[in-house]
Amino acid sequence: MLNRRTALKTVAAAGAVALFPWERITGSSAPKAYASATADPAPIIPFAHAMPVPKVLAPVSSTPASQTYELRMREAQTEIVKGLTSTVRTYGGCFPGPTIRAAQGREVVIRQINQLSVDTAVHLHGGHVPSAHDGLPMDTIAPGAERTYRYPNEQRAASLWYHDHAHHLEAENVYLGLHGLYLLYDSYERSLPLPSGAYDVPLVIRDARVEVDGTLRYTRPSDCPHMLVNGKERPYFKVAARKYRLRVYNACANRYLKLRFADGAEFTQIATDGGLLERPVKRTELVMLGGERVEIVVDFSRYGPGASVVLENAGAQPSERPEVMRFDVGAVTADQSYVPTLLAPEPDPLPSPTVQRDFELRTFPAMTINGLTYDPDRVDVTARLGATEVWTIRNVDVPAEPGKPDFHLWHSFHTHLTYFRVLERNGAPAGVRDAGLKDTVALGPGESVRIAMTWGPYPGQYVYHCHQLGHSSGGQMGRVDVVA
Ligand SMILES: [Cu+2]
Repeated sequence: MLNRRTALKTVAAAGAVALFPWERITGSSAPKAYASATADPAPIIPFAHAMPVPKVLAPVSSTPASQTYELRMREAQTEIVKGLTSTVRTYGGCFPGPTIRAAQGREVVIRQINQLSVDTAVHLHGGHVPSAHDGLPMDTIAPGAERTYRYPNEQRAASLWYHDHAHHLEAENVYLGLHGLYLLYDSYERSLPLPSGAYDVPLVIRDARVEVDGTLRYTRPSDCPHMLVNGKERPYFKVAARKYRLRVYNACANRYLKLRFADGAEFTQIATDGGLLERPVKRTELVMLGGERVEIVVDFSRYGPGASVVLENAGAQPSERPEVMRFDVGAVTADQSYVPTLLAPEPDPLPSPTVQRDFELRTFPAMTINGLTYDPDRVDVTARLGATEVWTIRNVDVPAEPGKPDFHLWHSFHTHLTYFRVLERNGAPAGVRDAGLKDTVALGPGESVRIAMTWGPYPGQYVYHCHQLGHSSGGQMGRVDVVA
């Protein structure tokens, strides 16, 4: 099961891949599967595609207590850039993968069959699952093999996602398509008057490099000029003139996003990684790093029928187009939905932390946490089941020179098994950006956060890591054993 040798062998077999172009990175932590761009990127034609909504996967069988699904991981062809065919790695032939709709209290069982030529491991990001079902980096599914994962769904409603986690391979696997949504519902959230059904729409946003022959090339983010939403390059989406709930995912392997509407319009944030905020907050920009989710309600009735508004990335490089997608507003539609002033019960006060720990994340000269790259046989943290800990995370990489791409100076700290609360950012109390239950927190160059989490609900082996996937693939990851 713990298949370290196979994973490393697969990486070696990947062969002629150039090292990370940031030449300052040395040693074994350089990501192995980071290819150089070989051909020009395809021209960018914004708004040529209608935005699809990922299809919802039907279970192969259901009981009141459980739903069983089956997915084949396999290569498929898809049109990302208009007129070009790209080969992608998929769950079930879909790019991104099909959406799994789960209900609190009802187990989800997924039989994952690996028909790819690389090792895989399926991690439910944000899911609180026993260690054997967490998709640990060495707990891989070899080509031709299969594995059944069981997710208890004992946590509250939240926008989760499942994606690849095979060590050294996760960045390329996720980038090439191995990611899909896992939307967990509960009866409390369903009782709220939020926009729902066709007005509850996920936006899976990620960059890409599609070359002139259609090749989807995994390479450094500054060479990835395409921006995809739900698998299509800069699409348009027809909306009614009413309120929508948008579940925004940053699924970029290695890039932060600074999302805003081109007209600067305000929107309402209602949820984050771990589900609903206690209270909605007004925002005009979302800074999101890989793995983070933000849910917002946007009222398109502020625009007249026939109007359009572009969602843009203020974090695009000067050479890149800022557009992410365009909303085309149609007719006014009856809308009884609204955002309540109280969204979720106040959380219980945090128990007194018993342990404080410090972590330093570094990109140069190697991708490390506290100076070390991941070793699955080394226990970095032993946490007591049920204990509350406070972790101080520091990004010790220095800000880039103005005008230089700084994507690899950012870190996105992610814990498996449990959510955390951000207590402080850069020594000040956490603001709206860090509100609510989080499982992934963004750190710009030189930034620090203090976070508090209670370890559980399961004992066992887990990991914490940077969710800039080039970094975790390079070993920016640690092992935490939760002991009873
Ligand atoms: Cu990192």
